[in-house]
Amino acid sequence: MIRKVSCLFVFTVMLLVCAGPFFPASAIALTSTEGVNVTATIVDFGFQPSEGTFTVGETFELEVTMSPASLIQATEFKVKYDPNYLSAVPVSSGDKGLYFQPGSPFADIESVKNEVLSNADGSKDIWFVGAWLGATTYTSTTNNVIGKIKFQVVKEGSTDVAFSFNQLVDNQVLEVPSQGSPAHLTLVAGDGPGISILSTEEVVAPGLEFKVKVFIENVEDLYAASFDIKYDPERLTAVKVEEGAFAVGTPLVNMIDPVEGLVSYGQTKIGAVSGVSGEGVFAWVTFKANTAEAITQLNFQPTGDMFFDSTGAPMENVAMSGASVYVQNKGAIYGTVTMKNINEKNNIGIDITVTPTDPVRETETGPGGYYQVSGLADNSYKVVATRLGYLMRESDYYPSAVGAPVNVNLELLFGDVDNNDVINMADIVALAIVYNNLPSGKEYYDYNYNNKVDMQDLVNIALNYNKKYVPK
Ligand SMILES: [Ca+2]
Ligand SMILES: [Ca+2]
Repeated sequence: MIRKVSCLFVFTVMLLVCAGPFFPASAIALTSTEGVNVTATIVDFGFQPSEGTFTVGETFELEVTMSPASLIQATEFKVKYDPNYLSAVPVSSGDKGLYFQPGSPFADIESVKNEVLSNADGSKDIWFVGAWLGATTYTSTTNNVIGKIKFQVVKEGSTDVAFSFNQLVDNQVLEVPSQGSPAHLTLVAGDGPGISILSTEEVVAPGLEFKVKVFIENVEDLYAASFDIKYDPERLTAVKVEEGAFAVGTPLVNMIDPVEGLVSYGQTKIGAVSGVSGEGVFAWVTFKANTAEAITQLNFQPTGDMFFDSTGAPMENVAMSGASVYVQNKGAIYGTVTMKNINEKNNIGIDITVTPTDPVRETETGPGGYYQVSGLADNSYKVVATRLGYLMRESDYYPSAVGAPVNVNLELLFGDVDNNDVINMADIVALAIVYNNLPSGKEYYDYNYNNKVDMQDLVNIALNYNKKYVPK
């Protein structure tokens, strides 16, 4: 059985091995000896720990192990993970991927690839390609830690980290048979205070703005809160920070350092009052992507304590969770969805669907009703905006192409409270019979956000009388 070693891999090995001063073989000899080392035992790639339970927001390491092995000259492997559950954390070099500690058998390996790829199915691969230079090889009969990967838990659930590809060659550039074993992870919600960055989009287009939420959870008596988000100023531009619905107090810090790549924001209550409890969106941060084909990280970089209670004491063990964004130069649709006569803050959270897409591409609006859906193939698309209590709205079809983002703005009309795609007397009656009240579950009857059904709510239905949903 002859198994083909990948071209990149062979090229890598040729390049690195031939660069070494002591290795006598020529490049031609290396390529002609492709095949399988039939005498080698199967090498196991694995993780340590191979199973474990971690808490949302917690950062942990998985060690990549390899055993046994002899005369290994080079390796290529991909570690696959689900970014819905895990985020790969940059290590000291500033890169995501594998990292090595002094004394590790891989510490002196020459890596040519150590990066994160986004796959079409939504998963990600940490792709590592590397070789020992010249006559140096790697031999071990024991389970050796060849590198470490740092992850942060994004949300609760269970997920596997697995080898989606693994390949080894020995010093004759013969493939050494290998196999990979996954790590099974259980991810549980934390019960302590937490702060996380949640991007409304995982894929964004260069030149367009996108918004991320800063979400606070599990807090009691939170009197003051602040955060510092580190971003890569070469890849992103920070535009602004806006307060979210979960206000802690008065905004006193709101700064962007475009040189360091740091967004700083904080609120505090004033005087002898208690703090807030619960969870919600503390702030929205708007970024713009500068360059395409890059995965870039947003992470908290605290300069001190982030949360304080009303006694002035800092809260301990605040769980922090960052986000990664893939800037991709493909088709994109962006715009705003507005609702007449409403404070633009309330345009947040309108559901957006871009169709036809498979899987369906959905998002929600941020402050100002802004949305972006990127990573679209060349095609024509329409945008559908929906919100409970409002008439569903669709745009015309627009062609999408690389480098030409399409601006699609929509306005939602209030009044279809029974959700049957027409605004008529039945909608008015539904509000009229609960006049001066606001029944639980019917909060969307309250058009002007004054916590009761009043004449202004009714008049705004009447203004849109006989309007219908028009499919495009
Ligand atoms: Ca209706
Ligand atoms: Ca009202």
